Amino acid sequence: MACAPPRAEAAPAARSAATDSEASVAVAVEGPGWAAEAARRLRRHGFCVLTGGPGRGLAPAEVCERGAGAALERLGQLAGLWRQLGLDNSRDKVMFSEVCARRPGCRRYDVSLALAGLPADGPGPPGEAADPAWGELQGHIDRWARPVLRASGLLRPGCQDRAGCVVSEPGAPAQDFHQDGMEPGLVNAFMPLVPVVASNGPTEFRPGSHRSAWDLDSGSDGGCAADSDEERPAVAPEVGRGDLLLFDYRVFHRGLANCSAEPRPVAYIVYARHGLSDRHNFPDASLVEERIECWLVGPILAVLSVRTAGLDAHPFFASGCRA
Ligand SMILES: O=C(O)CCC(=O)C(=O)O
Repeated sequence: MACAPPRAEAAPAARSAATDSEASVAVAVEGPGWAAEAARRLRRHGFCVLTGGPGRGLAPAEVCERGAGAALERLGQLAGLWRQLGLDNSRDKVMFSEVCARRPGCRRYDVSLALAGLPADGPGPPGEAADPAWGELQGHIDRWARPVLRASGLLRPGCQDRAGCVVSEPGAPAQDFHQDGMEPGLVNAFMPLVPVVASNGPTEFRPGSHRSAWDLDSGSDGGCAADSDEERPAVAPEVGRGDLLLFDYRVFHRGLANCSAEPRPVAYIVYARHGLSDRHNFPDASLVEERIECWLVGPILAVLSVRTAGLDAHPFFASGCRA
């Protein structure tokens, strides 16, 4: 969807205290019981928002600014590499282990970033050392996500699996509703590095859509089946800069259109139950390695004039890697 007026079903801001009605998803991290309350909402709705309160993010503004700077710089470097391979997101997908833009023209870049070596790290993607700004930011995400995940029992026990930053550029259209995975035991922790409001495209959710028939039958959803909210309209919570949005991989969701003039970077850590890992959302092919291969091998092949009609169909040539 292009930038059109918000649809009626996009919910208003979801900022509220833990005691507010079931329709709200935000929990203020104060007083006893906030983690348990957030965990209950995460299990029931498939997502929840943690907030430090109006104007007070859970991570300081300067940490978010440095994290955004580091992520946008990395995206700029990667864009330079994919352009050298002849790729252009206005007509091509960009699918590499370092960065994915999963549809032509989506203008939404999922940049894989190194985990900063916090306790109980999972295997994570191979990559360069984490930028210090990034490490600091991940520390803030982890500090608030972990108590909720522990209370939720969803990971029993869990560890960090991967990290990254989703940048939607100005003009990015809305995504289709999708799940990030279908198995229970993977949770995303999203920390917006700018305030996420209706104009720059919040993440929209179908509350309760993570619970499969099996969950409902077996009662493994913690007794939520009785008050199912599957019929509830989609909600698109606004999330403050440095606040936290947790969501189950299984919940149907989508990023809405970025109708603002600025990029919308959202840092994330994926948490996984022991034995699980997100190995399906990024391909193995490395952009950096492909660029080196192109740089070294391309001229040799050109000299040998081996570019036959058949070879042009090979992904190496089809991707635009030309000597
Ligand atoms: O950008 C967003 O808000 C959501 C991104 C997302 O769901 C995805 O890239 O799979």
